[in-house]
Amino acid sequence: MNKPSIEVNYDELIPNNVNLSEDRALKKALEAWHPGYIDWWKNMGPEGFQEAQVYLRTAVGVDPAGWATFDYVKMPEYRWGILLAPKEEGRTIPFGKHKGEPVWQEVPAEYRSMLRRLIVIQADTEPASVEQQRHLGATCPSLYDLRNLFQVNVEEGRHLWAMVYLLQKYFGKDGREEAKALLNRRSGSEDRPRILGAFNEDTPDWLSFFMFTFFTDRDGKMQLASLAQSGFDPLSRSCRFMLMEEAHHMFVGESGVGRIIQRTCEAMKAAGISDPNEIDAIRKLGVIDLPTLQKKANFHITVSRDLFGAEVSTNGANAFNAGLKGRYKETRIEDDHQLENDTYPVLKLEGDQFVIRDTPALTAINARLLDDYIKDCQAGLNRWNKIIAKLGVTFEFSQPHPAFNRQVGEFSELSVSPDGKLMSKESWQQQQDQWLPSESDLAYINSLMKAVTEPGEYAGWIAPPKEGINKQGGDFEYVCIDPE
Ligand code: BYC
Ligand code: FE
Ligand code: FE
Repeated sequence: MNKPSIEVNYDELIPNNVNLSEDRALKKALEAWHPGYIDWWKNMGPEGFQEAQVYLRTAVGVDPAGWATFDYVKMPEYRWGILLAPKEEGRTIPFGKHKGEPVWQEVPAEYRSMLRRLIVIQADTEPASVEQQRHLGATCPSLYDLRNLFQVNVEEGRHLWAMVYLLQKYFGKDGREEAKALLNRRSGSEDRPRILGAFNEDTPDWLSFFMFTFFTDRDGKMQLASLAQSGFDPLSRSCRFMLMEEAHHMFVGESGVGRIIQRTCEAMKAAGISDPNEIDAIRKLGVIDLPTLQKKANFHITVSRDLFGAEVSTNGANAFNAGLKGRYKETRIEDDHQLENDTYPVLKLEGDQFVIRDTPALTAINARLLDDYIKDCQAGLNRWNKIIAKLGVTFEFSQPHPAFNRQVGEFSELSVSPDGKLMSKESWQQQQDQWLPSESDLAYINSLMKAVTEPGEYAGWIAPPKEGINKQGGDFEYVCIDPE
């Protein structure tokens, strides 16, 4: 039997497991925000598919054993809800100078603005990603992929709800203003852009979408995991539930790129091409050559690394000290969780050499999370490399040097090649087409982006999935585009 607190009330306009009906002021604020959200979704959500019936999962509980149901839904009618992971009785603040004190159920006055800023930044990324991906439906490689795109999109919408709930419940008038502003900023806009760099980039094609969900949603995972440690318990509980949804987003990215790799290697084999660098011959097969995949990965890896902020950061130190944002897997780390006297090795440039320098651990919180992220990415790259090896092609994806192509932090002023050579800006610019997608690479990828919308059919540049969603087959009609 589920405890009532983990069941979701779907009788109300806004499904929730936070007893919304008992908090009249909050309910009013959220219901006032709702129409603006729906307008935003209709204008900035998936273009051209607002009437389509999409086979989506909806969270119906927060119990891992049965938290989701699947059914056809028109996206504007999706039941975006407010779901928090169950309260852990007796939870104490796991780190920082308040370590061991009971977690906060209300916002500590002294940390109010720092906490609001963290929540607003997290919130801002969610609608931004939906805006970035809104044109992709027109070129979907299959109905299966189209459905996965929309699943990711509605869940990012739900993540916005999760953060707006916190803003409106705990931050009064400021919170309501921030909630409004979240619907007014626009990805890529000149005068009211989204807050973080990566969320103002284009997502021009499906390869970008898969790379984004692999690399940028993975930043989401790392950041949410750090916020899930928070001493502000409502934030911790929100993020813990969001992480369950995040797993699917990264699956979409990893399996999407994996299927592209598979298709490319199979096509090379069938054509008797063993050298992955025979780019023209491989492109004639209508598939994406592995070196171009590496360049796309380089782009998404580097803009995602920038999302960690400066490696050495007093913001990071302050948020940790205050008990607001911890480290990845904080409770499993064996140290004093206060770090007043600890150091952490950080990569720096000294003269013309990269060296590792012990740095006060508190100021190196961002550096540590970035290192954890790089490790987590590598595990995924290794799985991609296994697909390549299994199909008998000699090629390995790798991650560029931490200083390559950075706009934020320790290395933002430098010109460094993917293998870590420091060079002049001119020389870097001359060679960048070898490392990052060139105009002609993008034009080639773009030439492949043609919609495939017959159930069970897949574009020629991507292999079908091994299995469908919710035990449905690869030929299931995941999206009914023109329902009568
Ligand atoms: N672009 O000390 P610094 C996700 C600003 S993704 C532009 O270096 P700090 C998702 C910074 O705001 C997860 N500006 O860094 C994924 C600050 O400005 P102010 C999102 C940047 O503060 C896919 C100044 O530079 N969640 O969920 O320690 C799809 C100096 O800051 C950038 C979070 O990020 C940048 N890249 O760390 C959908 C968690 N980087 O205030 C969703 C919440 C830094 O001086 N955010 N700046 O004007 C945080 O924890 C931190 O704010 C950051 C930055 C890690 C982002
Ligand atoms: Fe999200
Ligand atoms: Fe996500």
